[in-house]
Amino acid sequence: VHPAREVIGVLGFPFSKGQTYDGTEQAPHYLRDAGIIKNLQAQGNTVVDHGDVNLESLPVDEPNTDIRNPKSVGTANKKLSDAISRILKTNQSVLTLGGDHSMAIGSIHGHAQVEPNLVVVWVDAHADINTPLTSISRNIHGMPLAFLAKELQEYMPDMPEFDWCKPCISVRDIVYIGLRDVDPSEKVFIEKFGILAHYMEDVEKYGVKELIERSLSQIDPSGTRPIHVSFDVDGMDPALTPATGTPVPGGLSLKDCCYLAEEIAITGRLSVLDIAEVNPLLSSEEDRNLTMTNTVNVTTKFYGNRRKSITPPDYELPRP
Ligand code: HAR
Ligand code: MN
Ligand code: MN
Ligand code: MN
Repeated sequence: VHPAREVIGVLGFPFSKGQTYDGTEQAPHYLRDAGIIKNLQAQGNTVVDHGDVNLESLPVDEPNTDIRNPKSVGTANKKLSDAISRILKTNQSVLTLGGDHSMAIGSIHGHAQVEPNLVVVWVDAHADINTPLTSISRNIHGMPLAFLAKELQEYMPDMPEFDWCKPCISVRDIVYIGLRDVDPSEKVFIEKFGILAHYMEDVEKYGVKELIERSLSQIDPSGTRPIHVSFDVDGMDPALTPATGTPVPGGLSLKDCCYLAEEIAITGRLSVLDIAEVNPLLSSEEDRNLTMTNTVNVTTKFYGNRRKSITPPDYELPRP
């Protein structure tokens, strides 16, 4: 069995070049300011803040017809991958504060170098499995899974900026939750490879309890594999997380997300959690604060903060 990762290593990835809006590079700062670390500590976790991945020297990108900012995204994600592997090797788990969702390339790659047997729970409105040849937007945040999954490689053009990124997961190791804006090309990949995909319709139909149970037993019947959760905050309903670049109405409720996170926590096998696509610059101050509050709340549920509350071990009830 897997050694428990009891200490949480927090790592910021201040990056936005995987899509077109400025702002996701400031999310790690805003999430720390909103008390993400203090909240995790207050519920009894030991937390080490590793600061942000140092992305100072960004290379200038050549125009590329298939894809936006390949050098920046490739270079930054290589650094992220190395940092994630380094922290995991000290037996900490990693909470990665993105950054746009291109961060999943480095995060999952770095995770897989240490835990090749990992499974991926992808919480998102979007499937993020376009290739540079199928993407309409050319934004790499809509492509991370195509870089990572072995079965997609025959559809991937040569990409020198990503030579370091050897595909490290199988399409069979992925489960989606919350999908509601999937491109035709992505739908073809999902069907062709039989990727486990739970759309919002399924959440309505079966409820999050049934879906998370089913998801975990489908990708890992043995219940022993390390879990990577890649949590795009646009998986949540935009009424809860409005400060994000590509909001899609009709998303996961706070209750859905809390339940999902609590169930993942109970497995004891969460080894990396990505928080992606928070963009503090795209909304009013009020909506930004709401987004931070809800994101921090759900994040703490992944690390044992249960709505049921916890029985304190040595609480003495006062007598008069
Ligand atoms: N599928 C679209 C694309 O490839 C939209 C991706 C959108 N954004 C994200 N990813 N936030 O989850 O560009
Ligand atoms: Mn995403
Ligand atoms: Mn292992
Ligand atoms: Mn998304």
